[in-house]
Amino acid sequence: MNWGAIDKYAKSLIKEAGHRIRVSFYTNISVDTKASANDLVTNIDREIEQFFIERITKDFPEHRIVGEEGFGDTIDSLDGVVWFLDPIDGTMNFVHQKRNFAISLGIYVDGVGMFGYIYDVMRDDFYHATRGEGAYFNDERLPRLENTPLSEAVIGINAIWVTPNRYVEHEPLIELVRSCRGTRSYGSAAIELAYVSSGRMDAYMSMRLSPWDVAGGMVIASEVGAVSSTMTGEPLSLLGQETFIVAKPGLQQHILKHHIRLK
Ligand code: 2AM
Ligand code: CA
Ligand code: CA
Ligand code: CA
Repeated sequence: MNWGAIDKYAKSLIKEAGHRIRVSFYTNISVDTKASANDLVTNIDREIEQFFIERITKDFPEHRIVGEEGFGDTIDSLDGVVWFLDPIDGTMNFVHQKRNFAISLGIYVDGVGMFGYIYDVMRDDFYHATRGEGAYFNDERLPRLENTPLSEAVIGINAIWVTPNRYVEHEPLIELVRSCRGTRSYGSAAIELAYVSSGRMDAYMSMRLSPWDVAGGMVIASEVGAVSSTMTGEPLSLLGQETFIVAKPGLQQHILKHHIRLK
């Protein structure tokens, strides 16, 4: 397999998809809801996923593609080459803000993340990494992350997890919010992973993410020394919805030990 060629191919596919998304703002976008009234999807999410899947299945018929909108494959193992695609991560931002959303793509081989891509479409900012070869923000090599104490850490967390919820005890999280330097919530897991990888935030956490939300970002994060895990400190299975934290190594351990009590 010519991995360098696959990397170039993936990058150009993502750039083309980004162009299609920007052009879509001149068309009528139809918004539907999925599991709940706040869970949005548009015709553009579906069209962009189909665009990727048509191209990839034609050019790499033996690869499997797992996408959020369900046009790809359903997998129960990570054997072989698997592309994890979120055509628009941050659909609510896409609909309400027309910015702050990203294309997220990760290419895994027998469960090992080889390539990760996050494309912030409206800013034209491209975060990308190849396993073992470092991570990049556009053409700029991202430096390895230094550890940061909680008192100086900026943490990505959705306020919903600090209210009573069925996944995690919220009181230790209130304490986390009080103890850190500040919190942020960008509404796109991929962009938040990109921000942790590029040192703009020190940690990001969520109680419920899917493989396509994090697969690309985890490859990038790993290349700068950030640790990704579930809230119990295990590696992600990438086979279903899971809890998720990505952070600088000491900070990840501190947060899991002192601020996470799963229900
Ligand atoms: P999405 O926009 O692709 O659906 C929002 O905080 C982040 O969580 C986004 O990355 C969003 O991805 C993701 N997310 C995962 N599952 C979700 C759900 N059921 N409803 C809304 N956002 C979800
Ligand atoms: Ca969605
Ligand atoms: Ca997503
Ligand atoms: Ca999505």
